[in-house]
Amino acid sequence: MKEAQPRTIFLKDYQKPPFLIDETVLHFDLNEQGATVKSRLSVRRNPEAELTTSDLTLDGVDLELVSIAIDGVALSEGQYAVTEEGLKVIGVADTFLLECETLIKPQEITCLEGLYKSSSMFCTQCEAEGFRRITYYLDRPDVMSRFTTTITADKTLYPVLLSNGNEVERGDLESGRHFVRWEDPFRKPCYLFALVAGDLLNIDDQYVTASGRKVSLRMFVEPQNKDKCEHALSSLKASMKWDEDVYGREYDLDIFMIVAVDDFNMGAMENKGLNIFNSSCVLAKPDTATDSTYQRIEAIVAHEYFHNWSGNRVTCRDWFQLSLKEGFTVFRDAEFSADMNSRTVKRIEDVNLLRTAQFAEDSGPMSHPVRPSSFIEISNFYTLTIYEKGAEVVGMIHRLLGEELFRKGSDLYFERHDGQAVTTDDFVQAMQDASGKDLTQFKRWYDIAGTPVIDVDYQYDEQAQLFTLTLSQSCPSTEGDADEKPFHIPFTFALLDSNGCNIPLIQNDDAVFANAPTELVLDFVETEQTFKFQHIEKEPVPSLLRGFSAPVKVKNTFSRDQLLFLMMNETDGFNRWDAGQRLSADIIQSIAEDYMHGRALNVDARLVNAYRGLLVSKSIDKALLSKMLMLPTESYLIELADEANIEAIHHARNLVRDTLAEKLKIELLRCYQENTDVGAAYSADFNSIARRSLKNSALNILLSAGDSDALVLAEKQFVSATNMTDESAALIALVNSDFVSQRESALNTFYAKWKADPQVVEQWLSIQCTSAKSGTLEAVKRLMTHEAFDIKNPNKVRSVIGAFCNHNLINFHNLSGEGYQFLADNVIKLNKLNPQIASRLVTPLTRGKKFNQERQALMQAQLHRILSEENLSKDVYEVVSKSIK
Ligand code: B3K
Ligand code: ZN
Repeated sequence: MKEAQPRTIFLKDYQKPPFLIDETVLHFDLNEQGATVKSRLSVRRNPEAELTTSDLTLDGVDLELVSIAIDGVALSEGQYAVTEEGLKVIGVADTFLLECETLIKPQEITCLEGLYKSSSMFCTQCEAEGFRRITYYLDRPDVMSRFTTTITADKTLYPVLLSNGNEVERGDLESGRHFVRWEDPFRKPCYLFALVAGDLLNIDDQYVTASGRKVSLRMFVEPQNKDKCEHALSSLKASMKWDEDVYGREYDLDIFMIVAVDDFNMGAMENKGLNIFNSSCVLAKPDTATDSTYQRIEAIVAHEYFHNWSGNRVTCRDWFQLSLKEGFTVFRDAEFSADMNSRTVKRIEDVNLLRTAQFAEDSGPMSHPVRPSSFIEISNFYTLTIYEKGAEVVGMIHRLLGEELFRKGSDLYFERHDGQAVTTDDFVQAMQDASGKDLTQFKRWYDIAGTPVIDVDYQYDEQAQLFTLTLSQSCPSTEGDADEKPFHIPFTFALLDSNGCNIPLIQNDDAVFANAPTELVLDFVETEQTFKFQHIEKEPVPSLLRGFSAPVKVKNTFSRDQLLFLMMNETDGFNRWDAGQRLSADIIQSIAEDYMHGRALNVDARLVNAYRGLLVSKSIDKALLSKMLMLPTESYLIELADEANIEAIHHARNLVRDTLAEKLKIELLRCYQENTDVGAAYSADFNSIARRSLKNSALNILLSAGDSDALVLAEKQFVSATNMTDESAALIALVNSDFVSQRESALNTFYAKWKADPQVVEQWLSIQCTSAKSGTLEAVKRLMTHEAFDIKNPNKVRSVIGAFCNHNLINFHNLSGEGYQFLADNVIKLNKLNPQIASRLVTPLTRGKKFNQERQALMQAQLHRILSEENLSKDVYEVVSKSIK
């Protein structure tokens, strides 16, 4: 580090803004050498500010100030000062018009923040603090302003000029230039500002709102992508309808625009009326996009659209409140996806991500509460904790209140705070006021980091016909107050009889037996709490934390036989899948232990029989079966371990997979055949997706084990597939098999066919980088010199470096330490180009705690090497310095 250590920002230091900006008038002149930005800000002192100051301090980064004037009079030197972090105007009046002209260089920006160029188009990314790279401003979400934006540019190169709101004027100018003016009638913070200029074509659609207003839907893409818009537009219409039906919220402008750009740091951005998307999260057609891409697009389009109410109309007071909009919006998009597809499968996917990655984050060096209390760089806090755990927290409120009261709460929240910048406390308050349910203790979820652990104890007294459940909770918190006060946990519970039927739950004698519920959301609010259930005639099996009703770890007390029973009989789909995961994990863990001790290795035959039972079952839902057929991932097995031995885990998991292939070959081949549609048109409905997933899992299991019949099927599928799901699944199976020449030839054929399509090339790259075969790191390094790779493009970086380090654990963690060194080399390179991407990439090096001393030391050495770099960005500095021991 050259400079002093970067500053930490604290929530407790929040103060209201000393000035407000009522009107923001912007004028952009876009040129090939750079862009001129003129701003006219109507500024006034904030009557509510705690702090009165005579000077106006504005944020600004990498701006060249050309001129500055107040109320039409140019300021002289001494009336203002340009600093590293912005601009100070000395001694200002209570109300005034500030005019600034600045020069920026979008062509030189590689961090992809502010106004930058992605191939031939100009685009913006302002959240969280990117607007300060465009012009001097009060770049904070509690300053909301009305924006008017005029863009001028060469008409041939940039026929399309877009910004937020409604187009109000356009015209031609001299020298082949033109202009378009946009007005956004809604006040907004500057992080929601957007601008796009390029040679794009638009695919149009229309939506009629519940009240009969016509809204134009317009998607802008580069010409070669015009046939990849249909799915995003239909997802958008479904989202608009869903938000009307479920929340009573209509869209509020006459036009909603979506733009696809290739160079983007994350998935998409909810700018008011002008959402900007990473191409890989919005463009799809059956022959180039897989089922999971289809589903990702549906979810992200919905997420960004839903932000219009949860984020834009009601926004965050400060960035510590980020989960106010992100947690709530992820909850909303998850409910939407559950309604559009299989609810059980959606829950399984979300919990899998939470338990694997968010739990790891929550016990790692960057652990933070859903509402953090400090940060160095806010970009580091767009995390799984803010998003996914934040969504779980909202989900728990939903569970505690029930559908109707939750809706009352959200109505009250929108009614109270429309047009305001508020806090997570305001959100909970609205929920509490509307429902009458005391949420004081519940608020702890926002302030304490760490994953609570629940111990479950239960007894059955046959004579008294009484079932007693005792729950106790603790939380290994790393931030927040360390007192051991309990959380308010909604614990969804049922009892199953020996046929797998739900038993009525009677908690006190007065209850009428016939009306007794068969599932309860228990309010678990004490450190230790006992619940009693009466009139239980035979010993039941408890069904715990149904649907994963809270983001906690439940200590597993079930025997393998009980898990087998639950795997076959659970009435809660999520718990049924989870029983299978727990059983497989338990068996893999024992084999891993035996492997480490050089003992003979055996796969418990009960697991093979259970899988056989599932495969031949006529009644099981295919969507659920497709998930049950997937063994727990290596990442999840590492997360479950105290100290993970990656070689043992990898070996044990492969042994289980190969045993299933050998013992269940007939059933797997039948499953493959029965779920293969020949000649059917592609459909992304969840049943079709489940069938493809089933068939491709069966193929993968068989081919990984070296089955030669599966080789024939995979090669046939590879050449005859009519959609990318099947084509890439065949390629994945071949790449992960030992059939070397077939694998190489398939990779070459695939690239030759798809090299002009960046989204498909991303898949081609990541399929190779995630191959568990030895020597993959060399292949990854070679790919980084391939024409298909570009270190400045975040999608390519994620497909190669990210894929290898996060999803190729056996190779990344190789004891030579080469994987760690490779990652550090690239973090150092990217630190200069794109700090946000660099800082995200470093995560696997911060997970040392799960591994032995030797690996920890190797990881630490690389972290030290990164930290000793000169000019380390705040982003990388924060993550690495917090991870050094
Ligand atoms: N709000 C944006 C994320 C912005 C990330 C800034 N580093 C996308 C979303 O969550 O909808
Ligand atoms: Zn979001």
